[in-house]
Amino acid sequence: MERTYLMVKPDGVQRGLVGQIISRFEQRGYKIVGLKMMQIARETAEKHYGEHAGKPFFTGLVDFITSGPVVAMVVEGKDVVVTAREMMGATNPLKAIPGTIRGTYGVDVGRNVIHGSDSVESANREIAIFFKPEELVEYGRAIDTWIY
Ligand code: ABT
Ligand code: MG
Repeated sequence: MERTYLMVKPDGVQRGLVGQIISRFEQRGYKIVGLKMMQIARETAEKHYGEHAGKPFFTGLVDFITSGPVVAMVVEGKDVVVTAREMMGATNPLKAIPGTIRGTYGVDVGRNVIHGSDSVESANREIAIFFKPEELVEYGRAIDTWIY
């Protein structure tokens, strides 16, 4: 089964949106296999956002993601990488369709509430940055036979 890395950003935590955001993925049928709150070290943030190093918004982006606690999770399910991105909505909340997470909660590109891996390769890379293998749990759910 495919896995993705999702993270409620500091703005989402401060605004009390953690539960509602996690609920969306649970209700869709996805399985949480890793979950923790943490304060990201600057070095880790720079690694996570490595693809944006040197861009004008990079320093502000790292400042923001390290500015407060985040809630990190690994979520598992069929085609979860693409589907989670659809559920999140566009990067720029002004382009995010109403009903998506960003289209429901955000109005600014630099405060867009949630992160989700943009490909299976990114997911594997990001999961390895934020979770140790022993922090991920394998378990079955009776409900899975009603989802798949
Ligand atoms: P992330 O989940 O944060 O990676 O967002 P997403 O993949 O949807 O968008 P990308 B392109 O990866 O942007 C990363 C963060 O950089 C911010 N950003 C991006 C700007 O502030 N200005 C810009 O011009 C662009 C392209 C938005 C993203 N996150 N935040 N917060
Ligand atoms: Mg991205």
